Amino acid sequence: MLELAGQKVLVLGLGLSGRSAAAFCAERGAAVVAADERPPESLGALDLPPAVAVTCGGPFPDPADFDLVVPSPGVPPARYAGRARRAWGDVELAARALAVPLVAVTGTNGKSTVSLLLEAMLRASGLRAEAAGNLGRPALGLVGRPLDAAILEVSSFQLETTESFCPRVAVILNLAPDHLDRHGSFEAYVEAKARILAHQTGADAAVLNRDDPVVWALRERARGRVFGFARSGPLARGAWSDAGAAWVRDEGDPQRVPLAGDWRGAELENALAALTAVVALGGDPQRAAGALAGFERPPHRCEVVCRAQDVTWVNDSKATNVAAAVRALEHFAAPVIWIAGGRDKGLDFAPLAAVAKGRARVALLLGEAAPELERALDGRVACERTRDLEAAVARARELARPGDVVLLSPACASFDQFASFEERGERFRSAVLAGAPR
Ligand code: UMA
Repeated sequence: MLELAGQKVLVLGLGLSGRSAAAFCAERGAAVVAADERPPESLGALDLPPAVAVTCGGPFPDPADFDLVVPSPGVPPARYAGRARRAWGDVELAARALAVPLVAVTGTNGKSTVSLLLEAMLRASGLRAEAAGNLGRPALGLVGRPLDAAILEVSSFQLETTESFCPRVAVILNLAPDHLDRHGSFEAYVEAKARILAHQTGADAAVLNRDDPVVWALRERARGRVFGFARSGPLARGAWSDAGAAWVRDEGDPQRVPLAGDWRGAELENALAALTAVVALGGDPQRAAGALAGFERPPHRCEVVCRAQDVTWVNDSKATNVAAAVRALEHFAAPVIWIAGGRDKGLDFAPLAAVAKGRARVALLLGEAAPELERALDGRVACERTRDLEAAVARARELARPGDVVLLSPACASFDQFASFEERGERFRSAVLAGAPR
C-alpha cells in the first residue's frame, strides 16, 4: 500500500500538514526535499528529522524531478499538476498507512464539530477513536496510535490530492459555495467534495444530508449503502428528529435515541449526522448518544464569549463563508449587531441581505470585502465601516442595548488581517473581555 523507502519525495509547503508529511516520509526511508516559499525566519523552528533537505524563501523545486509530490492543502494544484508524476496529500498518505476503519467527514460547515462529536460518541461506545485532519491536527498524527477507528475531517483541498482514499463511512454534511477563488466554480468545488465517495466499494457507506439537495443528489454516486439524516423523517435508513429525540434506523424498526442537551438548528443536524455515522459503522447509537450531554463544542463557532449588561457577545470567527454566516444570523432571535468582513473568496454575498434584514440592527464592516458586503446588503441593513476588529468591538459596545447580541460572523476568510480564523477569534475575545465590566 505504501512503499516510500528509496523514493524521491518533494513536500510542498511547511505548515502543519507539510511538516508532518516530511517527517513521515523521511522516517520511512524516503529522500525528502521539503520546500516553502516563505523565508526561513517566518517559518520558525521546523523540528524535522535531519535527513529532510529544507529549501525556503525561493521558488519550489521542479516536481518532475521527484517520484512523489506531497502538496500541502493550501498549495493550488496548478503549482504541480502536469509536472508531478504522482501527487498525494497527507490524507492519502495517512489512509494508506492506517489499518483501522476510517470515517471521513466533509461538507462546507460543521465538519470539525461533527468529527469531534463522532470521536466522543465512538469513545462512549467503547471504541478507541481519534479525530484529525482539517480540524488542525494533521491526519498523519494518527498513524501508529492504538486505535479501533480513525476519524478524518477532510477539506475540498485535501480531497483534491487523494488517489485511492476509501473511507469505510463517508459523511457529507452540506454543500454551499466556498473556496471559489481556488476551485473556480461551485460545480468544481462540489466535484472535489464528491471525491470522498469516488473509491468506496459495496462494503462501505455514505452518510448524506437528505435536507440538502446538492448533497442528496450525490447518493447516485454512492457505491455502498446510503444513510440519510434529516430534521424530520422517517427515512428508510438513517436518522431524523421528532419531538426532541432522534430516531435511527439501519434495517428494521427505528429506535428512539434521547438527545441530551440543547440541539437545535444546524447543531441538531450535526448531532444527527454523527449518530448516523455511528450506525453506519455498526456502532450502538444508544451508547454513542451518551456523549451528547457533556460535549464541549470547539471554539470560534457561535461561541458565547460573555454576557454583560444583558448583551451577549458571540464569536463565530469560523464562519468563513456566506452559508455559515447565514446560519449564525438565523440562530439568533434577538436584535443583532453584526460584525462581518475580511477576505472575499469569490462568494456571492446576496443571500446575507435577506437574512440580515430585520435581524441585524447594524452591520459593522471591516477588511477587504467591506465595500462589496455593503453593496450586497443593499440598504436593507444599516452599515458602518470600521478600521479594524478592535474598533468594531468598541463601536458595538456604544451601540448595544440590553437584549442585543453582538455577533462576529465574518462570511469571509481572515487572511487580509489575521494569520487564521483562530487568531481573529482570539482577538475578538480579548477585545470583548478587555472592555467587559468586572
Ligand atoms: N505555501 C507555499 N506556497 C503556496 C501555498 C502555501 O509555500 O503556494 C506554504 C506557506 O508559506 C505555508 C504553508 O505552505 O508555510 C502552509 O500550508 P497550508 O496553507 O496548507 O497550511 P497548513 O498549516 O499545512 O494547514 C493545513 C490546512 N490549511 C489549509 O487548508 C489552507 C489546515 O486547515 C489544516 O488544519 C492543517 O493542514 C492540518 O490538516 C485550515 C483551513 O483553513 C484550518 N482549512 C480550510 C477550511 O477549513 O475552510 C480548507
